[in-house]
Amino acid sequence: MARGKLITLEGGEGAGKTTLIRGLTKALAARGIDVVVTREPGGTPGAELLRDILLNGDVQRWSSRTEALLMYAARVDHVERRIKPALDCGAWVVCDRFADSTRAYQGVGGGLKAEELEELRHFALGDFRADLTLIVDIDPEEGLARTLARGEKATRFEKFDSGYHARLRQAFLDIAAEEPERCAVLDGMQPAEAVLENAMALIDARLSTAA
Ligand code: T5A
Repeated sequence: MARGKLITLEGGEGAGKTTLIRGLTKALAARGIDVVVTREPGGTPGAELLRDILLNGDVQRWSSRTEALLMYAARVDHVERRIKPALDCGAWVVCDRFADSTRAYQGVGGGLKAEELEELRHFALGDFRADLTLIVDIDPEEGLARTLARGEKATRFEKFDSGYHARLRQAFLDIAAEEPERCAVLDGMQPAEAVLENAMALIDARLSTAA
């Protein structure tokens, strides 16, 4: 059986990743592809426990270094127990955030060195990477407005100032420019239907969708 593909969705707060994943799941399933949807931090019982302590509480609850270690602890559990087994069964895994979020949030946003995070990534995951990363790019003000409009309690990361969110946006664009074979940028300011159409066009161009 052919190994599945790992597609990761990245971007700032409220960029529309979760909305896009719903559309992608339907579109890929309509082609007969077995799709597994998951998210980070989280995706396994243990990683969801870590998600809870990472996202809730005071903004200063953790240092960036502690956050990076907790994110990777959750990620290793997720990759070993959920993502790799699904890929081995031929499923396509669509994951809301992955290692690029650590590069952006804890690295550029939190001040950790890119080389140190790269060493941590290699220790945790070896050569394991996404087959395709879709970066949904929007004005951070619009993204935060969208999340606040939902009326949910803000997460620790949403409470950081606007300069932090502007740096994150640039960090994701820089990752896309550094790794153009793996990454592609989608304009998240467009209506959700157009974002989905563009994402499917990229998937068709970059990955074989023969089930
Ligand atoms: N984090 C995560 C790190 O710091 N390091 C890491 O390594 C990792 C993995 C996760 C937090 O953890 C941090 C980053 C995050 O702060 P989360 O709650 O999962 O927290 O946060 P997000 O991933 O940002 O999830 P959100 O739900 O806030 O944003 P989405 O999923 O990008 O947006 P979505 O689809 O829920 O849409 C938001 C709203 O906008 C509307 C939707 O209907 C929804 O109401 N919308 C649109 N409106 C207009 N036009 C469109 N195109 C729209 N698309 C969606």
